[in-house]
Amino acid sequence: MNEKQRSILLQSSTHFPPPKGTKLSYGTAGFRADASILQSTVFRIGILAALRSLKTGGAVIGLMITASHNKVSDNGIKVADPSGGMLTQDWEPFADSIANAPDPESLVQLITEFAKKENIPIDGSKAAVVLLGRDTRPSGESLVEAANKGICCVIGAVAINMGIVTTPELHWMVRARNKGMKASEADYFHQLSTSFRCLIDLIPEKSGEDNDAIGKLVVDCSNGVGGEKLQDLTQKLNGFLQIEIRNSGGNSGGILNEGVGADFVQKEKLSPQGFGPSDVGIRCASLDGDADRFVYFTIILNGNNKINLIDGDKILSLFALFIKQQLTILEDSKKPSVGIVQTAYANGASTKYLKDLGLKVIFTPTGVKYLHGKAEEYDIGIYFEANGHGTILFSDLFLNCLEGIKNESSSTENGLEKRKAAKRLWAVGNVMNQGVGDALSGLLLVEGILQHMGWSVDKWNQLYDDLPSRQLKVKVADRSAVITTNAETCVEKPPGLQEAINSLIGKYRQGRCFVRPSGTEDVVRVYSEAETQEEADELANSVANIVQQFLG
Ligand code: 16G
Ligand code: MG
Repeated sequence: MNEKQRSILLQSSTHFPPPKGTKLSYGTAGFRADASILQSTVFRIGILAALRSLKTGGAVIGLMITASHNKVSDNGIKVADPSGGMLTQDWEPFADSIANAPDPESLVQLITEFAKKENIPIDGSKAAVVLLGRDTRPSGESLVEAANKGICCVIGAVAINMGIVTTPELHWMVRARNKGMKASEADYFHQLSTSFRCLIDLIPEKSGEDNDAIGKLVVDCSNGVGGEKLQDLTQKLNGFLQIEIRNSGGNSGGILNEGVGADFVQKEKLSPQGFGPSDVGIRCASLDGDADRFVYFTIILNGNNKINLIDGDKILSLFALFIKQQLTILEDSKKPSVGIVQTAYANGASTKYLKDLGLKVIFTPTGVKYLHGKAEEYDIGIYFEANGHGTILFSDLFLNCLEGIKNESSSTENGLEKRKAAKRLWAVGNVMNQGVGDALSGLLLVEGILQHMGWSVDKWNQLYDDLPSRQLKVKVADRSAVITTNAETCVEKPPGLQEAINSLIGKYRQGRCFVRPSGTEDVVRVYSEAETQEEADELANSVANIVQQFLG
């Protein structure tokens, strides 16, 4: 690093002292904390993003200011890599160390050492580009400013502020720019709406008798950024989908993520604010605060705000079924590899359903980065967490193969059907965000498939019955004492705990239970399943007691 660069970094960082007494960690989804202590973190991660761009030969990197489903006074920051995926895990320790550097000198020292080790040209000879985005949190504007200052500290780096965007929109823009494609918000909406339209245009004339799916969809937008964006997208759909937006944030009065949103709906299994008995029978969906995940639900008649939850597992099952059907039509001799990726939280009934379809199901630890990485290993990788975060990834090889079939000229009925199936799959690859889970694209695919099948939301929900399950949190002295293996299904340490859990599981029909340390809260989580709700509750409680006994 030359003297000029060094002195810019030293000087600028004096304006962003780190918070005292707080240790920050990049965590499963970037840094998150009370917004008031994040100025120095986003400034420093701005520097990191510029370095990442330099390291990747000037590729565009994304920086998103959001705390997703957390309360409105929190905020956070996540980095998008050139592919539109999450920051490579190799860089997380560097993110942690610079975020916690106590003073400008040690910060510059860490940057110098890292740049040397990684061979990053920070001498001003190379250009770097970082796209900045934020959700609707009031603290976002000044945090974007701090991130911008961090980026501009690196000589040759420029920041481009995309303003208020959803997390997946920013990831999409990063990916599109790096592929040399048009990458504005209008281009994003255009891609989503035209591929949805393509799915609708390709619906076979006779497809089922149940046409409830044509009715309107009501979407709870968590009073977040998804509200405004879904409004814009709906306009581009030209009436091909009837969407009513609620909890749209802005002037609508509600508070971000308070009693609303996908996280609330999925965890509490209750309807969000603004929904009530008059919505019985209507297809409803809920986005989270930064619109990177979603679930569906219907309101139960006289159910005291209780809902039928249609979670990420069922969304995954619908997608997998549709793709499987289209692949069957293709009858391709060069069969693409298909991998379905779930975590241990996936309801056992969904896994059984997917396996019965003849699909390969793989498990990874919790956290999108693990699922995404595994899904990339297949020609078609479909991944979802039960909480509604997931997407469908297509390999370039598979896309080329579809391109070939789309352009075949056979006019036999079989040839025509194959071409349609290839076009449908092509549309799936375009509507689904290839960088990260995206609630808006996911909604469009669900809606497109329901219309294709001619299915009501209830028919979809009946694909399988969820096994009763229970989740509990246990406060322990040190959650890091729990070490798991086999995609978190088995406890390695402390010794003896897994054996104790196994003997409890053995007492229940269809019993399944695992424990893991949370990555986002200071607790150990317990998940159980059994044939009845009472048994699932009992199993979870008894395992929670055992965890207490082992860990105090
Ligand atoms: C984060 C993860 C989510 C995971 C959750 C688990 C991302 C974008 N988000 O929110 O995938 O389900 O953490 O939280 O990776 P836990 O470790 O506290 O159970
Ligand atoms: Mg989110």
